[in-house]
Amino acid sequence: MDTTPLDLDPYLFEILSQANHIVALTGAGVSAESGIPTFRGEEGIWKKLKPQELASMKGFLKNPDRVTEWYQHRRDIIDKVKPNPGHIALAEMEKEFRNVTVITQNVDGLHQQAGSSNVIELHGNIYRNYCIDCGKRYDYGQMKKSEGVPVCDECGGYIRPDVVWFGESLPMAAFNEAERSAAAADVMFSVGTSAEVYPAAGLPRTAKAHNAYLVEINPQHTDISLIADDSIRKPSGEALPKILKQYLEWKKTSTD
Ligand code: BJW
Repeated sequence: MDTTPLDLDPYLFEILSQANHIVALTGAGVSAESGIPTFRGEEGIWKKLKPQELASMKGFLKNPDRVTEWYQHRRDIIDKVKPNPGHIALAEMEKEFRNVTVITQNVDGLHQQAGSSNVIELHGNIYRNYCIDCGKRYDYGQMKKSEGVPVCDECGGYIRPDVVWFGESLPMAAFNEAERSAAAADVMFSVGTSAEVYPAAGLPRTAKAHNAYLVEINPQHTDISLIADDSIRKPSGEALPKILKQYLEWKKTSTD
């Protein structure tokens, strides 16, 4: 790995040292280095597969077996991977800063596995499932045993993953909490998200409107780049540990 320090504005360290609330909005890019494909871009899932067929209620009702198989395939990938240094650095920030909130669009649970204790899941979690007719909840073990779309043992309805598909509302309590956190952030890191999907993509703007210092971490330009105070064009598995390390070094020299 490249060990060259990042060229960071010392003002970021000053704000971090006084911050009450640090928020990270994360997307698929933060899990890319763990081996989970992103959605958009050259290597993204949506290059080969159609979101309206796999990530919408209409697509599920049209071909429930195919959607079930696709989610099972993704669970199989996630089962085999581990949090990467980016997830771990965000979890370690909790030791250094008062309030750290991770708002994630990811459904993979890797932030929690890395040790982050305050994670808001905006788009659900791939390991939870529920019946589309009666709402009965099912755990992962029960889902694994099924071939094709599983049906509810109470009412016979199809069981689907507890994730947010296009055209569906985000879980209201989670989104309200995310908006409150974004508004309270002194520093927001926007990490590994194309910021194309709303309403999550609006959260960095909420943070900026409330005077947060906004740092984007993404190898590619996004709409967030236009409003960010700093854009770090590095993979998050490299950038986040370096930010934490460089901050701790700065803190040590500034208190010596
Ligand atoms: C790295 C890296 C590394 C790579 N390190 N970085 C017009 C305006 C506003 C809204 C809309 C609109 N038209 C339609 C809408 C609504 C729609 C929407 O936003 N559509 C846009 C596409 C235009 N939104 C919705 O429908 C949402 N609901 C909603 O709005 O409710 C109200 C409503 C009700 C009724 C009708 C209409 C609206 C719901 C959105 C649900 C999104 N669901 C998915 C699937 C979740 C389940 C699953 O995982 O299967 O969520 S789609 C997919 O996109 C997934 C992600 O969470 C989401 C965001 O993607 P993300 O995380 O940003 O990933 P990528 O792949 O896009 O980007 C990865 C980035 O990482 C890239 O930039 C890379 O460069 C970078 N990267 N390696 C750092 N190592």
